[in-house]
Amino acid sequence: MKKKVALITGITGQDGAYLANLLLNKGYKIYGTYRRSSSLNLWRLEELGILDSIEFLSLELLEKSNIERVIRLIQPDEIYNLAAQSFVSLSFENPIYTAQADALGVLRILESIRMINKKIKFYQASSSEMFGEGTSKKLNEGSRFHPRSPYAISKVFGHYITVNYREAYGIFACSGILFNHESPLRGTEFVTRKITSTLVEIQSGRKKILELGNYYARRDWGFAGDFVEGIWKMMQTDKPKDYILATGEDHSVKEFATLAAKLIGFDLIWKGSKPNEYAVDKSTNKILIKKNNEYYRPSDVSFLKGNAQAARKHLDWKPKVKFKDLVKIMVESDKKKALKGKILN
Ligand code: NAP
Ligand code: F7E
Repeated sequence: MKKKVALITGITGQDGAYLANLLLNKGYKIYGTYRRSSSLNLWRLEELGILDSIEFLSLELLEKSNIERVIRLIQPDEIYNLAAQSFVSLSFENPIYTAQADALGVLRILESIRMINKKIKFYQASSSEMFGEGTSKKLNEGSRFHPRSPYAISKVFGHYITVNYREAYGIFACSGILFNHESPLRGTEFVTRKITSTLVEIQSGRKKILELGNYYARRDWGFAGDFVEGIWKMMQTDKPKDYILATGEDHSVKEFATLAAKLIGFDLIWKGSKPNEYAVDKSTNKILIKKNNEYYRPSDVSFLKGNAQAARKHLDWKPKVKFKDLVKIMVESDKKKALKGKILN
């Protein structure tokens, strides 16, 4: 039987690496796209040991002709659009670039599919950030969007243009509304990996302190390896539909940091009062974690928790890794890297 061909945009990112690994195990031929730059970001694919199994093509979300050329050339069965400016904080500094990549970038791909071959299946990486501020209840596919950043607003456009191309042109186009998912391959700019990598570096004497922004924010954190399975399952159904992927549990940044510190071997005591609490290492009495206003966002999302019942029912998907195990996996990986003297990228 002919191998299925998948195009993964953003293969050099966290989800791209895990999804490529999954699809290779399922026998796909994988084309992955990277941005042309002076230094390629291939460490995740190297860590998973799959670098040599992927055909690379350069693709920039801002260039329509570039996208069209790639799709014409490889004629994929499935396109997974994971590429995006995905850091919410940066979207406040670069809002126009973020909208170009995360909103119009999606449209450029969909337009190319419409022109080249409407039979190509399309997955869009939508985000729980689209729900923004609102409720402490579990959010589902029918919950209202109230995006709170240029990133989230761009993702809302990407989401609805995907729905529109499905409804208007009959393209198999679906969105996964994914809640935060983390792993040892997470970028160190995101709070979970910032916490595990910095605390490990403090323990090995390379850093002195961990400075964070709003550590009362609560998120529904899952494991990226589980979530890419759900992404693939969405693309294998008979009828395209949008699904939430989430664990249904919420924890604060403070809880994440406290557990990570404990697993690394620090005995933390939190002192002071909200919002100026700080954490001291009991054995040395030195401040280990403190607030830095620089990491606050002009508008943040204080609480996000998802209800993935629809994915469970229709896709038979459920996350396997629990919060405590996720923190442990990330801490262990960073400890191992530090022991080998590696840079915690
Ligand atoms: P990530 O690690 O930041 O990876 C993003 C990828 O997009 C990288 O490969 C990056 O390339 C590429 N990229 C960025 N700008 C681009 C551009 N202008 N043209 C072409 N490629 C570009 O993100 P992730 O965590 O894997 O997330 C994957 C997708 O899911 C993103 O769309 C994100 O917004 C969305 N999402 C993520 C989460 C989550 O919790 N992880 C939750 C919901 C939705 P470089 O390597 O060159 O930077
Ligand atoms: O922040 C707070 C911060 O940057 C989580 C992306 O994958 O998930 C991710 O977006 C929370 C926020 O992730 C620091 O204010 C406190 O409330 O790890 P984050 P995010 O913004 O939730 C969604 C679903 C996506 O779609 C995105 O692409 O933690 N926080 N102190 C901090 N955050 C960071 N980064 N750094 C801090 O020092």
